[in-house]
Amino acid sequence: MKPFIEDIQFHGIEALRLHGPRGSSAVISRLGAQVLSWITPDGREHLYLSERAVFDGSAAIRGGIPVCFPQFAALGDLPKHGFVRTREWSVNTRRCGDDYALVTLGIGDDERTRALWPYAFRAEITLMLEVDRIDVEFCVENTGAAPFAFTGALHTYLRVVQVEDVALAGLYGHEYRDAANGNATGRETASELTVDRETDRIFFNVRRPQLLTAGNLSLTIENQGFPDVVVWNPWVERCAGIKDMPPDGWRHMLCVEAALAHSSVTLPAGEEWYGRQTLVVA
Ligand code: TA6
Repeated sequence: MKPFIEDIQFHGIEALRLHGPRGSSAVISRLGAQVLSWITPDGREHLYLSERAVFDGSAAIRGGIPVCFPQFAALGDLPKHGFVRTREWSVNTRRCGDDYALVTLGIGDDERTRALWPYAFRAEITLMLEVDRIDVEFCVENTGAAPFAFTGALHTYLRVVQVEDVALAGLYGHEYRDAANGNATGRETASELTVDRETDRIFFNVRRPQLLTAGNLSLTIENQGFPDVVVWNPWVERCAGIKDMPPDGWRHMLCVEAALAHSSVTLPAGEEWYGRQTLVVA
């Protein structure tokens, strides 16, 4: 069947399902422009979505690929991870070819955003689905008359069978800040990062792709434009305190985020910034 895109209700909210080549599919919600599912032709789901996620906009949807903008985490006075993850986005483009399905969702400033952050902007998320790959591109445009600075992330929750079995290569030698350890800085000494405790590290200026392996899964993660990579797993105790995650949720996810976190980008009036995360299953 040729790729196509349909409007669906997903956990009671408006979303689009992209049907890609050879039975691949992806779901993106209008709430937050959040990719919530990505299934490859083998039927395997690659994004973690908490069974306790809330879909009423009162909190960000726990899982998939939340869009954090214009602030990463608590690096400023705005709500944690900014404000676009709990807003409705509009659907700007839908396009399919023989080998892909693509949608673009957009959002701009309004009274509510300007009350929090006094700038005029347009932001777009483009999701492209191919047979064994998704590309998520984030574009920010300064539509105002003054420059603004921002941080942000594509806060990707990868689904894994058991996080204890995951090895993440590509971060060796990189400097990081460890939010799970009083923001201590360090340098990664392992050729493959493994997770055996709460992990919340921002790796700076990562230019190489990462390779996540676990059992028979092999996934490459490649970021462009976003200088930093964040690796987050709350582990047992912190997970128990996250009300929209089940007690064993920590075991089935690992966030590997494309981030702009170490320093902000200043965008002059009228200019655009692009960042992208590409996930490919080998
Ligand atoms: O990106 C990692 C992080 O900032 C962690 O510190 C953790 O709190 C996580 O994001 C989730 O944040 P959230 O606001 O979605 O609960």
